[in-house]
Amino acid sequence: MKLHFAPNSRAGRIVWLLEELELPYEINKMAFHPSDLKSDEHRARHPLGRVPVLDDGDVSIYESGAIVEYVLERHKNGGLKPAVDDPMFPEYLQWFHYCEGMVMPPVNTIVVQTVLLPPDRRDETALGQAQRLLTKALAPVDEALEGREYLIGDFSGADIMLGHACFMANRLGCVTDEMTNLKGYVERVAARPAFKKAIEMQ
Ligand SMILES: N[C@@H](CCC(=O)N[C@@H](CS)C(=O)NCC(=O)O)C(=O)O
Repeated sequence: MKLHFAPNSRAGRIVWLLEELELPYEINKMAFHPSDLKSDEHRARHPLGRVPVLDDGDVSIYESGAIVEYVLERHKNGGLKPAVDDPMFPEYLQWFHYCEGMVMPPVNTIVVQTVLLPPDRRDETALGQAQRLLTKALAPVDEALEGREYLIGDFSGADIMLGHACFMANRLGCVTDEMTNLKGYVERVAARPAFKKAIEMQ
């Protein structure tokens, strides 16, 4: 497998997954810059010039969640996905998809409004709305983590998705001190050796 990667991006989720599963992979490291991501070469892999993209033989697939599912189903489950009849399966699906559906949209806006846009084009109102929305979206995650180490109890693919998003939200200062379960969760995620490897990869 070959992972098309840029630092400080969702491509870290796939490094994290492949490291957790101890699967062999190659990395195509690109800069998080239009010169690499919007090149004709990368647009041929992803029409919007985004990461992650995974190549596996004749298969080329994008969307981090789809890639996680693809690897778990086609390569190795490693106990990271509960069976369909497992009582935790519905929650696994819920948190897996809550990541891109509910948490990442405000994270994206915050990154755009604080990092990507030049200061004279930033919009304080849009930033404030996104920060409030993110804090609201994280509250049910904090609640679900009461008495649990990971989202469905045991570590799973849902953590690869939403755990990564929570780590990013914490970095952006949107995990409040009152969200004690979530704070502890982010610390547990960040302490995993496979996660460290993914985050430190530049
Ligand atoms: N929903 C997609 C989002 C992909 C995405 O937006 N990736 C960002 C990095 S986290 C990107 O490549 N941004 C570059 C750009 O927008 O130019 C996924 O989960 O893979």
